[in-house]
Amino acid sequence: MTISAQAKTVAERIRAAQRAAALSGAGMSVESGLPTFRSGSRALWRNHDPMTLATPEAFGRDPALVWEWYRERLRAHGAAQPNPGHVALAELERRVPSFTLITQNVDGLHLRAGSHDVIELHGDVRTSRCVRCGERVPTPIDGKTPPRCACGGVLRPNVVWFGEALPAGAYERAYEAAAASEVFIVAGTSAIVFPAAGLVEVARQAGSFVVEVNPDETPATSRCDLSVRAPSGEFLPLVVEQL
Ligand code: BJW
Ligand code: ZN
Repeated sequence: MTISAQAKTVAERIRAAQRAAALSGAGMSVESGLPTFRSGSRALWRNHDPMTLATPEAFGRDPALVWEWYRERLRAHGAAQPNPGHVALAELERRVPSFTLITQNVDGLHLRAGSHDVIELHGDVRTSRCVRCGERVPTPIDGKTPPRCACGGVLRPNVVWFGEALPAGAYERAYEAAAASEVFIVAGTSAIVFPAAGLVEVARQAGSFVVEVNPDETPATSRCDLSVRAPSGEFLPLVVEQL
């Protein structure tokens, strides 16, 4: 099937749906110029593997190093613009009676593209919280590293690292959206991090039409009704065009 025939199929399913949802990952922001976590050497940050930086252990060992990484990313997020894939998902929210966007991304680009019903499963980097008193503040982009709270405690980015719980209620809402969906779009994720990746199976078990949009195969591919081997920034706008 050609990409445009695939877009037509997805558009038909979406037109008929009362409820749809999407799960997005780092690949969604590639066309905004942001790197993924696991795609080759470009994913490395000054020879550090992001997967070893995104842990409470790394923060405990070297908070300044981890902060440097997040501050650099925060600056890159500010300089980046939502791409046509983000814009297309925001448009789907306007077209489908209920459309929930579940994202693993902390870059805020879905919100900036105009999506409102967004669940940020892995938190966000725009805010930070005090490890001592729990106070939440806008992330200080400059200044001392690590930044400190008014109480003197160390601040940490308000994101979810490995072994940590997701934000209160976030998984439950995501589960409900996946289970209630008639169409479920999985875009730009390697689908290896749980519990996010498990939502694909939740949607599938609920009888949703599951579509993967990713240039590469993933462990979720075999669980999908349709696999689109294309960048999300190219494919999702084609779906909107066909609506
Ligand atoms: C394109 C593209 C283009 C490229 N267009 N696509 C069950 C089984 C096994 C393990 C576990 C399990 N349950 C839990 C675990 C442990 C762990 C886990 O999943 N480990 C796996 C590695 C095996 N999970 C956790 O620890 C989670 N917590 C938890 O379960 O807590 C339990 C608990 C309960 C109660 C109390 C206490 C604890 C937390 C997971 C947190 C993940 N955090 C990170 C960092 C977030 C902050 C930050 O951004 O720095 O989240 S790690 C990183 O991975 C980040 C991402 O959101 C996440 C997923 O990555 P993503 O988005 O898929 O990116 P990539 O790079 O992997 O893939 C990009 C894809 O894009 C590729 O496929 C490309 O092909 C594609 N692509 N260009 C479309 N143009
Ligand atoms: Zn504090």
